Amino acid sequence: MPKGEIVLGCLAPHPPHVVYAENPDQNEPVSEGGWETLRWGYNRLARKLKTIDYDALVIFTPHWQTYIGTHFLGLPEFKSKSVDPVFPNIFRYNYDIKVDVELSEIMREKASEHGIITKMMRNQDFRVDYGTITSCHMLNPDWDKPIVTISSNRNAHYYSPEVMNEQAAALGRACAEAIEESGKKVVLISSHSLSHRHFVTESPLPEDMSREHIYNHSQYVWDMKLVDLMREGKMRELIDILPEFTEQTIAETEAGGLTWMMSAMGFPQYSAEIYGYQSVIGTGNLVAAWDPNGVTREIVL
Ligand code: 2X7
Ligand code: FE2
Repeated sequence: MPKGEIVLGCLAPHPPHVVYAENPDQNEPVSEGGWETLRWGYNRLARKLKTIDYDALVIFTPHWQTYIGTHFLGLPEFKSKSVDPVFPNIFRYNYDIKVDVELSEIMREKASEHGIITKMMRNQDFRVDYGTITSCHMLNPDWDKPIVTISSNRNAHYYSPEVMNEQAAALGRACAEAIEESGKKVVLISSHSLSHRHFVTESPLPEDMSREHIYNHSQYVWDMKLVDLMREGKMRELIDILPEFTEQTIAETEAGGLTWMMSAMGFPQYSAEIYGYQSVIGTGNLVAAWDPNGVTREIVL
């Protein structure tokens, strides 16, 4: 059997607002649009994904938080309604998700071999988090590929962002080994925003774009610093300063997703593809991708 491989890595933010703005059948609330810069970037990346041959999407999410170990989805199907706990007015999404349990199990096993505490999620009533649903919907609205969700163990809470970086990097190495062994072609997704300072008052119409902007200049400057490093192909340097970025911008990178993905991909030294950056409720959101194939890698923006 040929070795499996990671065919693309995606940074895919999950404000449920972008799904709300797309008005898919699965989501109950109806919008007049909004957040086009981000959505059009996502749409373009989704079109690229259609041209890539892959077997499964593996996603790491900060909104499935586990306090003892790292958990992996472990049943072939999860079907329910996901209601955003903070924004039930914009996100009530009926999902029917297929899971690549075989791949999930190999990843759990490898992670365990690397000394990480692990568990398979085999509770049929488990509600899949809105981070997974939003990022996967925006990248693959047809939902025609199985996924694996990996939970985020709260290492930054227990210890520090530095320990989180170490642990997430170890998980990344384990997942890369598992993918190789599986013989599958896999797309990785790190689901999170960058800077994370929220507004404090929601506008009466959530999609009123006259109210949407970043709320703190230094947060924006931090985001652009990260984008520059991505463009320059300096992912090891970026991950090294991530603990400071995370503390200064209270970012979801504290969960470890970006470190996990970059470690699994061997800390790319080539430019990331930048698809779009936009504020959602004041948070900084970037859609980006790392294409290991130099022939198909593009300068998008
Ligand atoms: O989870 C989120 C997020 N990360 C960013 C913005 C808005 C809502 O939810
Ligand atoms: Fe989030």
